[in-house]
Amino acid sequence: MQTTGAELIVKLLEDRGIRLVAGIPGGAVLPLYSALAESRSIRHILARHEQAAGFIAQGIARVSGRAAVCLATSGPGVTNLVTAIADAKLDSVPLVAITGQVPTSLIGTDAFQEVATLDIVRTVTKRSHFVRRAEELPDVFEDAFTIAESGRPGPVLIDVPKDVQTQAVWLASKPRAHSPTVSTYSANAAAYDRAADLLADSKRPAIYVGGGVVKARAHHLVQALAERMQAPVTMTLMALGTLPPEHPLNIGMLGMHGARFTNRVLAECDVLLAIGARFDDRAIGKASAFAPNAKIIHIDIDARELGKIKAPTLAIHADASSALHELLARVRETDTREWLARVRHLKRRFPLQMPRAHETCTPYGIVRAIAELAPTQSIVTTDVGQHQMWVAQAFPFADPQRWLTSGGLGTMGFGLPAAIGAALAAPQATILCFTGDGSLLMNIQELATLAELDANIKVIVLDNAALGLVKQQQNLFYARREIASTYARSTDFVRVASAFGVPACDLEEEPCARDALRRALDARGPALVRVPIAADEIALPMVPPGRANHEALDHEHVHELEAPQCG
Ligand SMILES: Cc1ncc(C[n+]2csc(CCOP(=O)(O)OP(=O)(O)O)c2C)c(N)n1
Repeated sequence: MQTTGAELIVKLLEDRGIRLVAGIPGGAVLPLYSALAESRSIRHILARHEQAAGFIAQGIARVSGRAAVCLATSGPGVTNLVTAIADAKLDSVPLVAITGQVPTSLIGTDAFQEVATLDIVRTVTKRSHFVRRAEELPDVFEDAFTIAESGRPGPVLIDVPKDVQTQAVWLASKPRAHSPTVSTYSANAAAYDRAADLLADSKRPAIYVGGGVVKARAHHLVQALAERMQAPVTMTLMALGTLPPEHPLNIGMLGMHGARFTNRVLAECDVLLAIGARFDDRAIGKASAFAPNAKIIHIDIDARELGKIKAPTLAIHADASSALHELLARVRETDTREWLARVRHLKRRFPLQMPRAHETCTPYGIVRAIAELAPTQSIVTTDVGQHQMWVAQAFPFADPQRWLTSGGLGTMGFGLPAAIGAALAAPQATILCFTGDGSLLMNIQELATLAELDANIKVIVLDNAALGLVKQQQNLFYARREIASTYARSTDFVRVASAFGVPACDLEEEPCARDALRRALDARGPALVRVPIAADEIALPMVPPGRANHEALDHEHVHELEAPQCG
């Protein structure tokens, strides 16, 4: 059967089971959009900015665990999309971005809306393809989805010139069989035996898990191993929820904003089992001072991560799920009672402090109140800043699959469009999007998409009329020289939301904040809640950038800094 390149792309997506694509049309992708109009199974989500289309696709992918698709036109469409692609690369999210390109005859001529897409995205994609002829499309799409989903997931871009979209092509009548996604790894039994021996010899073991465990959907295996080993478990920002919040072996998030006891436990452990974690600087602080006395067993699906930051005693190249199965088959129960007593002592001595958590309009209070009032199966997204850290510290995450945050790139503007993607992937769920006033303004136009979709998303704006995390650093580390971190004029988010068609309320105006929250959560559909947050609230503990994790500043240190100096 004869078809066009554009029709073939749509067919290839349909055959893959893609039901949602997010994007914005433009000249260089109009043939593709025209073919999309004929599709009976693919629904197109019209974002208001290509970056948001990328984050909507990320939300779909993060919740479903499968590659999701976004579309953009050439030139500005592509450049707007780049941030969402880079974000997917750093957080290992499977994404397939399809971009239009100027016709092949114009390439390299500075044609209207021409940019060198592949050159721009090379370092932020797992792979990028330029399609020269429509016949290449089946192989290119097969490769793109396989690469995006296999091994360590990530973004792939397919750049399709306009004339390739209109090119006539013969379509093979039989649909192609998709090769299964396979993970290759080279770990052998001897490596696992050695790991089990190292763990058996340990008196003070600790487990450090990252996003790789979440991608492998292996959090239950981590819990089983931790219980067998009787070892405390710390999680990166990406892996929160791996252990239930009340689990006695859960020692919470490590790193820059982790509890001080968590970082101290890691400083004292003698064997550190790192699984699907990449020793990111926000997690480990100064590398030389991280787990200084520990033998490190590092398990990762991406061989390039092994030894990249810290030299391990034993490196195992494997995906988290198979590695955990292998370890569970070998690791014996050990007596760590003395060590766990020490962990409890450190927790009492250096606890996570959550001041005024019983008051609703405080950083911890609002997170706790919403966690109490929202359905337990809610999906949580955040933006980037202080609010992100307050949520990470205070929300009782029960499942890492329901926690979406921009960890690696730390992109303000992620929260709202990612929530829209999550709502599309899980239409029955309540989605809680915790955001800051600065971050929300970065993709606020997506309130229009939200209103249009009538999705069950509750946008909770922690409004301190500032770029809080920046202001905090200026105060703590830059001699209180506040510049460009406070808004001289605050935004009326309630009116803005209403104008977009999203019902909104301001907790500052409500006689009972909890009642207002209950109403917003109970009414199905979108809502925005503005929460006034005092401008001087700070996210603590905080490890000064470049310093060791045990040097974290906490409330008592900051009060000392603020106390008037005598003499
Ligand atoms: C796109 C982007 N630009 C700049 C930054 C640097 N940055 C990190 S946190 C932050 C402030 C965030 O402010 P807001 O969203 O209001 O959250 P708050 O810290 O006040 O809770 C800034 C500017 C960033 N992370 N992302």
